[in-house]
Amino acid sequence: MSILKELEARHRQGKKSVAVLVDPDKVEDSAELDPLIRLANENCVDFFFVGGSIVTTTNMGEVIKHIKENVSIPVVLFPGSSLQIEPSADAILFLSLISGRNPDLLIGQHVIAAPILKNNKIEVMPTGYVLINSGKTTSVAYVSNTTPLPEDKYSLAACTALAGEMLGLRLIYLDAGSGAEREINAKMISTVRKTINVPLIVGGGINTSIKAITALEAGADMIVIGNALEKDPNLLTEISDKVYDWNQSVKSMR
Ligand code: 1GP
Repeated sequence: MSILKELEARHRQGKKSVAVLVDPDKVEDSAELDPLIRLANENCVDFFFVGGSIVTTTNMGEVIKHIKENVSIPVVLFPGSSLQIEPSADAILFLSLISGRNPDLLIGQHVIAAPILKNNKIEVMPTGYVLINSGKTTSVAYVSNTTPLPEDKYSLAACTALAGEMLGLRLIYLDAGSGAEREINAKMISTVRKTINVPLIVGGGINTSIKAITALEAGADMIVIGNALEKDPNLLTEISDKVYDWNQSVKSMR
């Protein structure tokens, strides 16, 4: 089954997923990823996302190879630009930054990337990327030259996500940005959730299990965690225990 179809099936079943974001720039030696890979082998992680707003190193291929050699969960590119296409990944979030008005990130980079993706086996997952203000200027807001949506403009975010869905995007990703001061609030997540039918990914600033569970309970199908795990990979165990219980309870209700 394709990764997208798997996500859609999980969404229909009400099952939640956890993705770990690896920024290749922060990995000096792939072995640094081993604690996360060990947790992934213990079923604490459903997906690895790999990418960053800018990637200044050339080790993305190596990072992906190391993950794939040691654990069999999907590796998904979460690219900051068309320069971050690494064909050894299983899939790519083909992001259109629909909260912004920068044509290069709405369609420009995609034109450059499309023929490269066509020539590779990588699965393309059309994704509406919605940046939400989180207090300070994040790298992604600065690099993308876009203004994130205000965090209390719930209906604006919902209309943006809905427009993305109507344009045929298959996933919506609400992101407060890496290392966000404030994670995306529950009302924002639930308002968007009620408006769209496609799977909803939420990330940025999730650094406690309470924040993770709050996002999932508010309607996120998948949460993405990056920064917090660099300090404490074991946070994943706590979160995945709760996600496991949630998914079990959904199963038993069916
Ligand atoms: C950023 O959503 C991701 O795009 C993850 O954010 O690094 O803050 O967990 P954090």
